[in-house]
Amino acid sequence: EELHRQKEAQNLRVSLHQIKNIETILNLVDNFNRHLHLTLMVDRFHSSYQEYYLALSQALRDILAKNWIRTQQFYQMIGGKRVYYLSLEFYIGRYMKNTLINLDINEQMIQAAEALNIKLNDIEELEDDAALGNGGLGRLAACFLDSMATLGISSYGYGLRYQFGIFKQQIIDGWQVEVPDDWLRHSMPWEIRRNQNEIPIHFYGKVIWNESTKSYEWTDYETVIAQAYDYPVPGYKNNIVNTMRLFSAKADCDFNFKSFNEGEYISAVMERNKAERITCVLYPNDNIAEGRELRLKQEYFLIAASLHDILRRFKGEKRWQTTSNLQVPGKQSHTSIDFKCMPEMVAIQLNDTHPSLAIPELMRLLLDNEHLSWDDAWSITVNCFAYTNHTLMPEAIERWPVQMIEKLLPRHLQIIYEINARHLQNIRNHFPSDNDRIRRMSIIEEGSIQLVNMAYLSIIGSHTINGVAQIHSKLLREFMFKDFYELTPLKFQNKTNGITFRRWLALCNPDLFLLIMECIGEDFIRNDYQSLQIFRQYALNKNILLRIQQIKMKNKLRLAHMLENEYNIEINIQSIFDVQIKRIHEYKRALLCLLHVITLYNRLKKNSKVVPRTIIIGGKAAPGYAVAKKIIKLINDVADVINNDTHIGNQLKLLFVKNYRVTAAEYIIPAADLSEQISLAGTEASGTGNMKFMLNGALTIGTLDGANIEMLEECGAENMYTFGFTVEQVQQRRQQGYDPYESLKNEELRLAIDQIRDGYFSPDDRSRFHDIIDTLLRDGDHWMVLGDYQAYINKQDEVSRDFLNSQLWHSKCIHNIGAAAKFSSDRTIEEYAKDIWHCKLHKNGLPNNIKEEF
Ligand code: T68
Repeated sequence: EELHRQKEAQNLRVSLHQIKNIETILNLVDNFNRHLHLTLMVDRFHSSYQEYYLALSQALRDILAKNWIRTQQFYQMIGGKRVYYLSLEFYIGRYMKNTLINLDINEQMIQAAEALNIKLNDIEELEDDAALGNGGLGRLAACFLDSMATLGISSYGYGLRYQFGIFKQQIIDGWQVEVPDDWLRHSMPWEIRRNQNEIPIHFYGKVIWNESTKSYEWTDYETVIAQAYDYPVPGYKNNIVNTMRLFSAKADCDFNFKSFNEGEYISAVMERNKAERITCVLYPNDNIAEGRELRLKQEYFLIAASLHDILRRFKGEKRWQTTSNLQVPGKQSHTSIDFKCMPEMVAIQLNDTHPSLAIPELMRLLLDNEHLSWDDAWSITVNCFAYTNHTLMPEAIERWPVQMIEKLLPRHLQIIYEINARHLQNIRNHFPSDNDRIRRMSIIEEGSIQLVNMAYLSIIGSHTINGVAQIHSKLLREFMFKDFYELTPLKFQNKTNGITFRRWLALCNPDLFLLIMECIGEDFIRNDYQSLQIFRQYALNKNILLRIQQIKMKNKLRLAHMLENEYNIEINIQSIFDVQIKRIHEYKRALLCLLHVITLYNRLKKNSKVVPRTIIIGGKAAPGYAVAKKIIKLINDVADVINNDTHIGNQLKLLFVKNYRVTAAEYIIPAADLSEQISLAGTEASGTGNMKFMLNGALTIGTLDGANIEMLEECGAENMYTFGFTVEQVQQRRQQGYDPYESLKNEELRLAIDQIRDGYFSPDDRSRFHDIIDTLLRDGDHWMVLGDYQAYINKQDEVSRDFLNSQLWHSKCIHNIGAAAKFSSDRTIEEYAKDIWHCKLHKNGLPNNIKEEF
């Protein structure tokens, strides 16, 4: 009887589950057909896969719509603090699969596609990445949006809707060739244009004093319109849908009307293009500051539009509306708006200094438009803003010429001068007659041309500044911003980066995700990242070890197939998949990885035994960064020699994967055995790729740099391969006079260097790589590639030995997966919320009792 009862109960559960599924499936099928017919106006049997993609996305969007509206109503209703994440980059990647996963309807969609006789995979492959970012900084912003939605933070991402994202990388004859990324060519189903949201943005002109209002006035400006586009950001299984708002530049309607009057109608209309160029293209540099005026325009355009929106929303908050809640426009009575409450209602996070003009802009709005006193305006401003620094590279610090700001934003320059004057007075009070300190700390740097240091402006104009890993925050305090730390130590914090487990596990590695859930439940993916730690208990479990191994092998096989098709190369899936994927920048030292590959090659040539490896390197070089582009060519030339050497066979392969991007990462990372995180200590602020590999069960070979140090703390030295100079040793070596030639005593290294220099890998142009050799020898090897070579090779030999012991290797993998708990971006965002934003979380998601008003 009991058995029968249990069976009944089970049936009931199953059927209820199925009914729910069926509803969603039917819904999806219906909506798909409806959109195909009514939105796209095509016949089911004569439509392309591109049209299927659009119809399916629209069907998905319909499911999001209700909760998107309800979420915004909820935030308005509770009237709490809102968080604004301002960033010139949001590196989102694809939308469709992420939406399916976060809405928990992936299974239903697969079935709906089956019912429609469509291969969902093929459709997903049609989607372009939304690639509005360069690398880590932009991807971090995207992970943060996911976590903010999942934790139920009333928050918005504000950015630019570039017509062209990061360029597509082709490799022609081994060289990088950049191709524009026309991601909006097909219609974009995930965005919605907000027509009522057109914001005028001003540039150029002059400042006059208005005697009657007793305030400064900016006049004779040119106007460009910011047009808002909204993108949904669904939380994970919590019904919340937040907004990412991207602005696009449009010409003003009465743009250049003077020319109209002079009969220059055609050319006046054509001039409109100029205004629209502002959001045409993402600048493709990472960790290098761009100095062009158009970039400054982009930065101002973003923050002016964002602040306009933020203030409009602040002024519309419930707290200013009196009890009679009449919805008659113009009739509603208001209590007067108290701007001093702004910091209770608004937190603005600056993603690096790129949006830091927001500081003088908010001052301008409060002073000139709202007529607040300087002291009140300043206190509000400082208490609203917080600034995240992402780099220690001096060349990445933004410094704008005073003259350029004066011409483009004359009122802002006045305000920056005034901020600086008061700031310098403050230092004088703290450190009387320390003139050198005063000179060092000035926002305005004197020299052949005067420059505005945007990092200093950001520190002064914010209540908090944070680095992105412990070591990075420490180096900011002790070196880059030492003077500022001594002035305001309490402003300085650390927020170690994180990644969203939804995209970087559930989406990209479903088999591993299922296995972990089977072992420890699903809490870790949503509201309890810490519980992932529990997975470490399975490190000695034979069955789980085997399954981890099988999953990795399956992922390797899938990647191998893709690579074999694309590159016409044979891949040994038993070999170590040894991966370095990240932007190409000298400090990240792809060359060190390459020197190891050449060393293995030479050993094989000498008939020494090596453990088989497939080395995969991928990444874009900034189009203007000649050395980085040459490094790509070198990798490809070395690959040509090794891969075509019959003596080597399947013992060693080197592959440069072209066009590395978010979507490529989703395929490569789950298949990696070894993750290369080998920047010179003290150069990589944090790194986030390192965390993605760890979560997917790859082991790390890495320096004591950025977040690697914290990864080591989490997983223990026996589970990670660390090597190389520490930050202190780098500093010591620099002081004592580091000599790269000393390292050439190592014969294997000398041989590899000779081969590169003498054209062994470039017989068609034997001097091709002399400039690279010069950076390593004649110019002093700034990134100490040669200095770290021996330690690196030793560690790699240890890796090879360990890989042969499968049980040992995979138990280390399990330790790594469990130890990745700390690197959930949910942890990072909870820390921002608690220590910087002081805002509420709604971890239980959207309550059910929100009224719907349509
Ligand atoms: C990266 N920075 C850091 N910058 O290099 C990386 N720069 O260590 C860190 O993990 C990551 O930020 C997230 O904190 C960048 O990616 C840029 O892309 C960039 C873009 C424009 C100008 C300067």
